[in-house]
Amino acid sequence: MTSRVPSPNPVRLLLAIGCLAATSATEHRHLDIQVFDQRGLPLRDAVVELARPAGDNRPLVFAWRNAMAQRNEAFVPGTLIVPRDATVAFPNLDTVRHSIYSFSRAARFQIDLYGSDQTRAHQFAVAGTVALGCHIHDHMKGYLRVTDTPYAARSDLDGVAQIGNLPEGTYAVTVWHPQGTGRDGEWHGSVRLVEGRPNRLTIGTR
Ligand SMILES: [Cu+2]
Repeated sequence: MTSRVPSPNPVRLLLAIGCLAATSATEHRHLDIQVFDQRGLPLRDAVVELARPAGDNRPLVFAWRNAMAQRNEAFVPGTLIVPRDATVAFPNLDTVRHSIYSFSRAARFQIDLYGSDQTRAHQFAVAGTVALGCHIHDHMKGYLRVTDTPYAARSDLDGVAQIGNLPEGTYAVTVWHPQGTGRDGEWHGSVRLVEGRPNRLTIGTR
């Protein structure tokens, strides 16, 4: 049982391309960032975070539930973005029992075995990556990305992460993936958002 399972398929980030679009002249700008791996293929389940600008007071909430289910002996969704200090629910939707553990720096905790249609919860006070496992099923891997910024999104099947309601400005960008080869699975860069212009950001290529 280890806290970090060596990956057979390390992912090196080739580049991320961002495109800013405005649906009105004054607000609701959104940024689509497409993430590719070293083979040039779209990278799904990457988490893109734009650091909150100084003075920005947008509430730290997301459109999805703070819930990581266990279903068919898998964590669902496998990667979940949650606000810092969120209490995350872990419903067991299987007929078998599961436990949960993490040895990650951002959260070391353990939840004992619990059964079908039961749920447990845990609060996450430290931003960072939390790798989840189950004592019974070694193949079960799940990831929480605990974040301080409301400008965060997970990439879809096309490698696209959509971040909405963005003020114009320059942002520090972090892209994280469970198999990322950067330090802590992260790559870092910055992007300057100028309305009406596609923005290309090239992030570390380790
Ligand atoms: Cu299990």
